[in-house]
Amino acid sequence: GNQDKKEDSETVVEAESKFLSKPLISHIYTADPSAHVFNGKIYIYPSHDVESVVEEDDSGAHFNMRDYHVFSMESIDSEPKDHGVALDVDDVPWAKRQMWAPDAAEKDGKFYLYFPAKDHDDIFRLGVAVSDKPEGPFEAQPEPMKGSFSIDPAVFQDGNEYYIYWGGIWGGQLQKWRTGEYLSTGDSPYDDEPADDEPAISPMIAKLSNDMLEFGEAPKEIKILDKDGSPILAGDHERRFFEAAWVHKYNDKYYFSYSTGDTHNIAYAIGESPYGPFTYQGVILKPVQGWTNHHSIVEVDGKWYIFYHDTELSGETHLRNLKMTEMTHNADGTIEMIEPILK
Ligand code: FUB
Repeated sequence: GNQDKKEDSETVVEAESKFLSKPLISHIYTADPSAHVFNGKIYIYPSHDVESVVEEDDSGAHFNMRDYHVFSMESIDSEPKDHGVALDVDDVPWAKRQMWAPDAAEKDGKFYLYFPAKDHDDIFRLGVAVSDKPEGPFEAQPEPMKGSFSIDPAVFQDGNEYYIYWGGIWGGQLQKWRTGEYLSTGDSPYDDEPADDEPAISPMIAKLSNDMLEFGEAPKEIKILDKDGSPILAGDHERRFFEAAWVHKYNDKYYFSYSTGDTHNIAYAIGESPYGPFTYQGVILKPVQGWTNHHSIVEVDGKWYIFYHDTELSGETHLRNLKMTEMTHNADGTIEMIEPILK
């Protein structure tokens, strides 16, 4: 009777106060948000999570997304507006499945959507799609970017130059490209990793071509170093790169941030050039609810924000919802650590 009701409402209040911020979007599941200011508005380019009949496995097959929606916000505290389907896997000739974390860039009034998907051989590639509007719809190039592989593209504009960062290990297949070719010695996503005492797999960078559609140079590896200058090792799961690269610039320094995957942090490292090397600093965002942690960092009206996701609405690791909170650079250039689950 009444006793039960009281307990129910207490549980609800407790659940609501456990998280630092509230879901931004609740009518569809969204994840991996890449936020930008274009034409004076905030645009968000997330993954669109869907219920899937594919069983959960370590390669992330249950993240079986098939399209993208773009969202806009008039200001940082306004409701995101859903602009509908911006790109569907059926309209990407080379892509078969798993439309994972995207990003977008603007150049000369055109908008470019960068996205990973598995091709018809089940190898992850990076694609580009083009629109005259930030919200799309986007028209995909018929082929993936030449020489592209793995997942999680992030494009960073530095003056007139645009750089694409990417890569993700395990299900993201980056460890299978260590020879420069796709080489899979087994079916497990853990195969082909370096030994624990070898340097960790590096995320990748390339300058984009002038037309924004291809790599403009041979891809290079990015070094993430310890404070003593030695590379972070593959066995150092608390600090090594896993996926979800993002770059922002603050006080003329380049901040490379990323997910540590199976230890679930968003970590960051600072460098003097877009190419790095980057020196490991610490954690920006502690683990969220759900396995994956994936963010973006954007400046809006002189303040910095981190967009991220958790699974507050569904409780399911592959059905995520976007969130956002303010982020602070300390006077010494470090970033104040955020605890997304309140104690
Ligand atoms: O959303 C699918 C994948 O999960 C992303 O590409 C990764 O970064 C992880 O969030």
